[in-house]
Amino acid sequence: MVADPGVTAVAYPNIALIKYWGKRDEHQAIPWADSLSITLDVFPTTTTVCLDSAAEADRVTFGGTPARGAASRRVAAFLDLVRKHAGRSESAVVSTRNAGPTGAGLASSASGFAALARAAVAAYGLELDAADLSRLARRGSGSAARSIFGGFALWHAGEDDHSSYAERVDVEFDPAVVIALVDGAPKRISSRAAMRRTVETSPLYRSWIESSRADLAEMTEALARNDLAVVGEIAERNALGMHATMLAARPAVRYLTAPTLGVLDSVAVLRSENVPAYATMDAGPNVKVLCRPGDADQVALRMRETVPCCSTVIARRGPGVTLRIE
Ligand code: 2P0
Repeated sequence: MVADPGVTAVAYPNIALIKYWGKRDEHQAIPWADSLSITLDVFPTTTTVCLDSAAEADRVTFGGTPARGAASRRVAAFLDLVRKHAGRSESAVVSTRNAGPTGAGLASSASGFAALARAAVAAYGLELDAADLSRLARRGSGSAARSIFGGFALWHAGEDDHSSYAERVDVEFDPAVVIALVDGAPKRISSRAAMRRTVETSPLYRSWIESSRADLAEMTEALARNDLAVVGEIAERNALGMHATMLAARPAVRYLTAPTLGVLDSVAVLRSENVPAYATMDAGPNVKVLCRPGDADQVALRMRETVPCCSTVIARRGPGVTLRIE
């Protein structure tokens, strides 16, 4: 019997235009480099946390199905952090639901841990400002630090728990993001394991971090002047650089598949026809294409016409994490 009615939070995935890939401190989730993202308005995660002082352990469901193994332990470990912070000990019942595919490189862990952080903090009676909430969400999944915020967010890598957090980047830039879905299946290697292998074995890793830092400086200026062509070019080269670095790991980490490359070819053809469109890919085969909002239908149609397995969703910039008042 659960006495507490619970607290519900909603958070959206974010797509990095300057990528996070690799931690210098895995336990505290401190990355090697800053990253910058856009939070989307599609595929939210909705998470309810209820306290149950009579229960001996946390209970977690994903989309109505009880979580087991590593996934359930990861949520419980995160709740332990919140309980420690709050000086409380009650177990929790967590129900979480993703509107989009889980574990397919569409940032479900970012929206997931941002929503869990917000709901758990409220359920255990903590009051945190946005930077503290971002620090906490980071401990669940690095990229979740950025989904606390709507629009654009910059995650300062920092060097310890206090200095590693995201904050909102106040720009007007409002592109369309066409999600080209070529495979919704969960990835075969987790981001966490893949980035560890990349840091430890890729001979390109150090150069990737250096080039990513330079990309961020240029990206910040391009964003401030609403320059889609430059933002898009930097985002595309940053993503390709990250994947090149993974491909050089031993053994290689390869998330990109033949349909991914088909989408990249179509994006290049669109550009040759003077439609500004730029691709970015994360830890999975799906592609996100940045373009002008007025071109989004045309871009989406082209992806579906040229890559048979492709379906599309058009996103725009979305909101930060919110508590839902029942
Ligand atoms: C990003 N990705 O910046 C990068 C680009 C995927 C590729 O953050 O181990 O799920 O939980 O911190 O945040 C995916 O990694 O990994 C990710 P953990 P996370 O969006």
